[in-house]
Amino acid sequence: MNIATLPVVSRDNLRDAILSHLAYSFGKTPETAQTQDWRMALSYAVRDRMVEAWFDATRRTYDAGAKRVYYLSMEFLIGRLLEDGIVNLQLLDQARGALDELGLDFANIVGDEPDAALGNGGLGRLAACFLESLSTLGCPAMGYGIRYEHGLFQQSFAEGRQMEAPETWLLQRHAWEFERPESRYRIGFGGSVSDEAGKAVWTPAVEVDAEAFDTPIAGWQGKWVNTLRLWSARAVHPFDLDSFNRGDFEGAAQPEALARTISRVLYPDDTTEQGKELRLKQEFFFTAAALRDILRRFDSEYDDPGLLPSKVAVQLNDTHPAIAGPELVRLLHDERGLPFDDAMGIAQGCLNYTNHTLLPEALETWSEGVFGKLLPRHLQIVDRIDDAHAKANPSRSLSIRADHQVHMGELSFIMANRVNGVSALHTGLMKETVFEELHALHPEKIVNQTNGVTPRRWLLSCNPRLSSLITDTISDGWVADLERLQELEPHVDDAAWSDRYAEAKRANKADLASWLSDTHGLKVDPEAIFDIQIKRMHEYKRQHLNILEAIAHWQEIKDNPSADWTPRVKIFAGKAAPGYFFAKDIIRLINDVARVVNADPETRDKLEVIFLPNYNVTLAERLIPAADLSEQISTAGKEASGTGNMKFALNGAPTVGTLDGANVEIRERVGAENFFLFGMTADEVDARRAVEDHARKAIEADPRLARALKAIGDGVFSANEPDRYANIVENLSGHDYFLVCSDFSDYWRAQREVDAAFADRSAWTRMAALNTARSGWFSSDRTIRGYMADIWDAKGLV
Ligand code: BZD
Repeated sequence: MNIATLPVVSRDNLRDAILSHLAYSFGKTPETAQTQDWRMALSYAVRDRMVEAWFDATRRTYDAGAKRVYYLSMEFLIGRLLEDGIVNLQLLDQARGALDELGLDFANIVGDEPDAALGNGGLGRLAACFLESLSTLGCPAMGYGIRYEHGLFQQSFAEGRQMEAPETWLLQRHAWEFERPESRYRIGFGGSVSDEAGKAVWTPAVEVDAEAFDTPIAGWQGKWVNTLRLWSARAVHPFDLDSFNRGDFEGAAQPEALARTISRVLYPDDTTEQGKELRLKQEFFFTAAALRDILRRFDSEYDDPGLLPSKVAVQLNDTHPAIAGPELVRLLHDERGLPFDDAMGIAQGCLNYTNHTLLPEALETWSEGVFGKLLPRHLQIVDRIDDAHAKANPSRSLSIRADHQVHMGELSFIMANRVNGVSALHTGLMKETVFEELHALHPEKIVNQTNGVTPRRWLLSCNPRLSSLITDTISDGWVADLERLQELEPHVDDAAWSDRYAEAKRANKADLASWLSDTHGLKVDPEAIFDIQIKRMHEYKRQHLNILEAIAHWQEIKDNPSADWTPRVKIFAGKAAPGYFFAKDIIRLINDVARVVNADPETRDKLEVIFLPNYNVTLAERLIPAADLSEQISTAGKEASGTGNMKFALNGAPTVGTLDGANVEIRERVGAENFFLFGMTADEVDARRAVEDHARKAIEADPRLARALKAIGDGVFSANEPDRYANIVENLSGHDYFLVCSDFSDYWRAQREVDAAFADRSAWTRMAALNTARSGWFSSDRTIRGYMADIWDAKGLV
């Protein structure tokens, strides 16, 4: 098959393509078109330029008989796609020029696109970076997930409190998906299992259809395009005619409404919604559809299921798709008649599992009641997997089925060929803690793949000023080979170059300052240090440590207002799970502190605190290039990796942080002298927790901490309700599981070192530039190469 080759894209033919789509795809003239119409027309014009490479990638994969990689993830936090597509296809100048000629503003048009917020945080954003890198490396791959009608909720504040409203990205038109009504699979739930002549037969009680929607994901320079396939739930019979004929119109529409519930909304909890039946339904729904699709594609090329492990690698993004293990065994054994052990062996040859957390509350388990009711045949298969594993490993004491629960981590581990952690520290801890016993039995299974981020979105596109400087200095090879940023290193001591580096940061900060003023009415001093903590709200991430330090800092400035303070703007953003009340209290506290501190004329020009609402990918793209300081202050041992930490370092914001997750590797690479380290190590954390009254002792030892806590407790920031934060104060002075108090003094010391370092601007710029020059290893291209070599045994075709 051959399609007409599109002409090389000039500004003029892009303009013509936009006008053509405006007329023929959207039925509008330039006079009647609104921003949305222009955005759609431009998106279609750009999308057209991906299609040929998309077909070509499929054709080349078939021709080469290549192994395919399937990335199964409940979340893909892809954000906006238009600018990403334009940048990767290298159409930025043409698009700007074409829009200019049409009298339109580029930023306004790309800014009209809603964020596709189909994820909670790091895990979902990692999946999005991985898809882009898979395409850049020409690895035949497909992402599988859920086409949520409502992504992560919209956050606003009312008197400082988090308010949640449904997210509605699909109400605006979406340019990037191709509906595939022909790719539809029937997915069953519940029912019973019968024995027919020694064969287990599952008869589900309820069935829904999974319908595919495909989004092309173009890699750098558009040379290879993979697919993100998201499943939408549909009723098998959309409409109950009998009910309708009886006059029961509501009843008639019920099947469709019920079925659609499955793909209606993203669970907003980034630990887990333990035990929620709908979540298990979602997990099985998309995993079962993906496996059916994978087998259909495999069957079209091969007829020996024994070849599956050499042609198919499936990556389970955390345990959310762990049901893939028993489901693949069921498809091969029950439906295709392979012996159970062969089916299990083949499944184990295909599947791999990434662990993203060691937090006990986040390790997925299902009660056998819920699991068995929804997936009765799978529960039997889980038991057989458990038995087979126990037989092969008689020394084993734990099992997948303990305490009447199904342990998804154990199931994933046993069904996987490789299991990986997401940073060196995290992988080491996995071996010592949650998977200690399984690791001893299967010492070859656990491998590390430290996370990375795509440099196309997180430097080239979001930070054009720094990108131009880099390209002027070392040419543009860095975009596809980020380690070449090392070549910047000889320039960091060149005064003229360093001025240009500082100028890029200054201009980014000025841009952010005007945006804050225009959109939020906030005035900030671009000369101040921009100190940023943006991530989900969690006690282990310790936003409360940050705000406590801000309070102590404010108090100290008031003690001595004429001292030579380094002005600081502290910026926070992040969402709390709607049911996580402690995290919501921390948000409110930060907003209350901001109100009081920002209104204090004595400190106004030295310290400002801001909490921006509705953190999302687009806001991260705006904030990170303007940051001077990156806050990565989790309790050591709790943050599996972090990926925001990498984005900040790459964009020239040194870290103040603990030895946690990938911070350890960032510090090793950028150099200890370019990283503000503080706090206990993961080993020290355990010892400290064992100290009786550790929090009280820490408070007694540090008068600044005691005074800051007292101010909160006295209602200094909540004068109309003095005991509003009694819970936070009580927690911190008592149990303090995350050791906020024990790490406070050292955090304070590190922050004052930051102040001193920032006061010497040229030394600071050198430090920032070295962060950029030495962060090339944190490209997700490097991570994906690691997965291809050590986990998937897959090859790139470009
Ligand atoms: O995954 C995060 C970790 O906390 C980070 O340290 C790590 O960098 C990233 C990527 O590896 N985990 C999550 O983001 N987890 C979730 O979002 C999540 C969502 C639903 C249910 C459970 C966890």
